[in-house]
Amino acid sequence: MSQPTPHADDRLSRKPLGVRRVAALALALAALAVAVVLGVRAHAGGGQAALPKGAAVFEIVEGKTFTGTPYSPATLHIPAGPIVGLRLTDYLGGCGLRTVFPGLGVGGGDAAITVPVGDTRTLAVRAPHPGTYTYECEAHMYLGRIVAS
Ligand SMILES: [Cu+2]
Repeated sequence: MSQPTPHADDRLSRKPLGVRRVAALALALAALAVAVVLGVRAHAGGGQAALPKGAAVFEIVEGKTFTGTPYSPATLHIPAGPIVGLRLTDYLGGCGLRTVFPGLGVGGGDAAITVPVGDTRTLAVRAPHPGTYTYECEAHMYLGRIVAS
């Protein structure tokens, strides 16, 4: 950025320019604050509820073995009613990075989580009723099964 050549008129515009700079800085800080708040919300949210202390946690491994489904165990048994954790370890790439659990969202709706290959992350879910629930990769290509009782 090149500075304009100073001349007499600049003296008159110096003060308003300073005010404008302060206003621009304040605006930038406000925008940053909003971005941080939104970022924190997106990180905490994204359809992911917090797991209560003492909640049971169940393991799911994705893509290490194929038994008609890349999800292991092929059928996971969880209790119906309480919030439980699903601890996913992912070896699937592509659309398998994201796993969607329709109807198992803690507040209703779907629960979903993205787990990078080789990583392990825990998602809180809740089966509202006893029964069989299926879960899937983002492209609905792979199916896993959860039986809640
Ligand atoms: Cu897929």
